[in-house]
Amino acid sequence: MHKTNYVRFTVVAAILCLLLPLAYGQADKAGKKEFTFKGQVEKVDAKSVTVKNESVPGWMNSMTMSYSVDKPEVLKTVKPGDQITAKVYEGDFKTLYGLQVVAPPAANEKKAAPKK
Ligand SMILES: [Cu+2]
Repeated sequence: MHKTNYVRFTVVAAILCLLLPLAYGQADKAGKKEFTFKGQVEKVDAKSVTVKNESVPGWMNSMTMSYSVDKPEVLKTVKPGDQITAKVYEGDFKTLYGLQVVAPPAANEKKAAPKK
């Protein structure tokens, strides 16, 4: 009887350990806080992307700086002027994760440029 309870407790504890990170939602694989990064690409090269980012409260002020990316192949598709979004993590100010283009420069220019 005692043994059965012990096994049951262990199983419940193991399940709680697996579910706890999910309950926090924002926790990534390393347990760090996740932030949403948004900005406009200024420059792209083989290994990095320079972005003028919006302020990310708790992570970084608005500024222009270069970042590496978790998947370098994305650098082949990103172009200066693109509006992008990515995930960034607490204490990691060098890497953009899951970078996505939300608006290409052509769309912005059409919207911004007055008709002649
Ligand atoms: Cu910065």
